[in-house]
Amino acid sequence: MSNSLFSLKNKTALVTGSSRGLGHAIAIGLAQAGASIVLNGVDQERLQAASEKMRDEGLSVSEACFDVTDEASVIAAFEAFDREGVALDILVNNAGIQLRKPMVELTTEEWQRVIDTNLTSAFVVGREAAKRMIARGSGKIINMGSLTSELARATVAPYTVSKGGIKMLTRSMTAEWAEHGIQVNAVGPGYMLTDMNEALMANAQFDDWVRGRTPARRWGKPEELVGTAVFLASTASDYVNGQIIYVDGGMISVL
Ligand code: GCO
Repeated sequence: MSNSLFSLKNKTALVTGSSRGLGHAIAIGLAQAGASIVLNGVDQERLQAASEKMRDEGLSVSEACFDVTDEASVIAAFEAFDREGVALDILVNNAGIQLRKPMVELTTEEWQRVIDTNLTSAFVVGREAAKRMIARGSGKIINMGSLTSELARATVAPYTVSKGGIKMLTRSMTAEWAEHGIQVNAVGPGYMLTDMNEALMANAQFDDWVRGRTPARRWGKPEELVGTAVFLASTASDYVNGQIIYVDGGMISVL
């Protein structure tokens, strides 16, 4: 099979929350497949360091420092893209936070912060990207789900609800935007070795549980999401829409 199906040459991709973690791994993977990456984060210094490292590796990258939870800054960022002639072919709605606490101790502000960052931001950034993709008649949107899009565990309710919402937002976006040549899908990571999960990895009991509960008997590596992201960002997935692909070592498929 020609690998041009998976080539992202001459494509531009915005990856939100991509100065570290899964977003950064995906940004590198899309860049290695040929895409020009717009790296995003709220911390200018961290963003600059991440993009300089990618440039040192010969990858095509620019930076867009804005807060995906601040609608005005999202709109301003897209207006800047318009002015600079940056046409986004691919959007990866990756930005997200985790907050682990029993619901009876959770404040409404804490709940709302997780929902705003993980779910509402995907709608706002997705809407701004889709307006431009519809005008061009093409585009790829990849939302970051989670195995918690399907399964719940105690103490991560707002995260779980936001990721369940991501699954249905992906389908809602498909319902309205597929006819405009836009493919919208999601990736559902399992337990990955990222800074978000550092506290879990350091907990021997939780580490044992993940290894026992995952059919692959191990945590996932961030770079193991890249193949699915490149597939969903490329021509290879032009007739794939509304799907969530789990990269979880089999965890949601086996009791
Ligand atoms: C947790 C973890 C999960 C991870 C996992 C699934 O506290 O259970 O943070 O929510 O995100 O990798 O995506």
